[in-house]
Amino acid sequence: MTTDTQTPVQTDGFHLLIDALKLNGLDTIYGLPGIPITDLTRMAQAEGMRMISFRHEQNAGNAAAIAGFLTQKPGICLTVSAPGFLNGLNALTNATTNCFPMILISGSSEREIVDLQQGDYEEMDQLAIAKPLCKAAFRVLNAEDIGVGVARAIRAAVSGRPGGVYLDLPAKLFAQSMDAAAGKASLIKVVDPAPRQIPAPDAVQRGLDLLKSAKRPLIILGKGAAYAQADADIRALVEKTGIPYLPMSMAKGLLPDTHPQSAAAARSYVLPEADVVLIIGARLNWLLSHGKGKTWGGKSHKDWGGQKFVQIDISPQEADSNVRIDAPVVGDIGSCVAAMLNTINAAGSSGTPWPKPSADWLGAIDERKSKNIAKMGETLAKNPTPMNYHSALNVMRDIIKTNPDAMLVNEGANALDFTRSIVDMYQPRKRIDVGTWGIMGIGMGFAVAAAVVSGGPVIAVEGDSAFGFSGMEVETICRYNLPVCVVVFNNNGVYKGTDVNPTGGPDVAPTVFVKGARYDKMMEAFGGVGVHATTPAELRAAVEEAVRSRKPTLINAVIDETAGTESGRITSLNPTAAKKK
Ligand code: ADP
Ligand code: TZD
Repeated sequence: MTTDTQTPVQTDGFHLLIDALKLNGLDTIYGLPGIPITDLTRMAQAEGMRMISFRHEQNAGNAAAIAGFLTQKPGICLTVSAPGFLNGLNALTNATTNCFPMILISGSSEREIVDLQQGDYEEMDQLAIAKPLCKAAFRVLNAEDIGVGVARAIRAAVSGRPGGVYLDLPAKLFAQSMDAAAGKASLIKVVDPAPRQIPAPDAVQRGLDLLKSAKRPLIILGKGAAYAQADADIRALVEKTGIPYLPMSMAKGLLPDTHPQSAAAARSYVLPEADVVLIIGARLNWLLSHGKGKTWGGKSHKDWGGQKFVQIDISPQEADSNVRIDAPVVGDIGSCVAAMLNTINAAGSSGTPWPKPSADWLGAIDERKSKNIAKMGETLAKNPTPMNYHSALNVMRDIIKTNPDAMLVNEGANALDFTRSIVDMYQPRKRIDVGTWGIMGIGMGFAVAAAVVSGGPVIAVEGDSAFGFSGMEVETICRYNLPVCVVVFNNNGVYKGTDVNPTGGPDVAPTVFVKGARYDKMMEAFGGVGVHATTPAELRAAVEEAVRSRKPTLINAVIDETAGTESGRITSLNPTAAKKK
């Protein structure tokens, strides 16, 4: 706001944007300065917003996306035009794919020049490019429309199925001035940005009737269930019905992984054997083998396994996307789960308690679980030299057990799959990872946002390849002095480090990195703590110290370069492997 004796009090586009965000409780920006938004970043900080500057926009975008997942408020990412915008776009698209709410705000060049393709500085028709890749995209040309633009972006990001929104702000807009009082009046504090969506009672009843008819029922919890923050009711529904459940990766900890009803250690038994499956906030996409095929007991990889599905989802279009959904329950998870619980409780108090699953079904699951857990225990107890994934993850498992409120970031192939199955989670929304795309590069962006949002310790378990995608952000972690401990599982390459160039030529194989690299030195370069760990004891001491001291730390954990498998658990998706099938 500027004061001048001649003119009335004025405001401008910069301040209207900052005020619009603040008015809606959006107090943190993840971004990277440059023309035309450098002053915006300075002013945002001056106006009391938290401005977290990154080294690459993709990482800022990933930070915004996961902040959105953790808080149910759209995470804000701010970039410069064309190249900065494109760097952020990867994260925006990934956020949309994962149903994370975020808003990518990019400065853009002058419309008159861009539209005539006259070659402006960083010229690009950003709005057109963003549109097919996100949930909604808007451009604001006049300062008095900033309030509406921000309000529409917030609603689009968080209402219904959450997702990414693009907001295009041409350079000229920022400097436009207008009367401050009129400017203030033009801003909108969004009322009820993510309205509850109450399910129809008959849909709830149909779902419960089907579930009740099951002989071998199963519940699958997805990251939509984690996002919904209906933790107590979800737990109550699982416990009240006594139905075994499987958590998807980012739903781990919604109920503690040690919960007696968790069927995670018997996954390959329960999926084909279940007859009715209640899905809460998960899609039947590739991560669930599209609800069919051998995973589900089908004869071939395209066959239906015979299961019936009840699916709770906020998107009315999700049902039947892969297999028939016999009982879709459309609404927000909080409302749907509460409605189911109420119906069950009402029936219970009028003398028809919920029929618990049969002892046969629960016993068969427990038997598989005990066997698999015992087998895993043996593997974890081994202490090979060099470390393998199991001996290193045995340490990480203990650390999370004693620090259940720590956030765990996880990416890689083997480093991802083994961590997911070995490290138990105890609290909701503590595990964040590569999500629906299996994308590499979320690591340091997620770690920064997890630290900023939670204020608590963050541990990132990273494959050495995965870490490389966002590794430069260790400087950001040091600059903001964040309590982040990065553990790089260093096996000298992508999946493993043992491939050789068949020609005998001087280039190494495409999957191989510099042998014996010292990633710990990267953290030291910026004043953080670097540790080179070659044994579980060294790894344990280093992570414990990092969690205690809260100092930025990177541990280079040396893993046997022969230990991994191609693509981890998803070897079969490689075309050569698929051809052999
Ligand atoms: P996962 O990867 O864990 O299997 P997905 O990302 O595939 O989970 O699925 C999440 C689902 O949750 C999406 O279909 C999305 O529409 C749904 N969802 C997200 N938030 C809510 C909510 N608040 N209420 C209901 N459904 C939701
Ligand atoms: N690029 C992007 C953006 N996402 C990807 N998923 C890939 C490439 C392909 N890819 C994987 O799917 S996992 C992976 C790549 C490159 C890295 C695996 O190696 P790592 O982990 O060192 O991170 P492990 O423990 O050695 O398997």
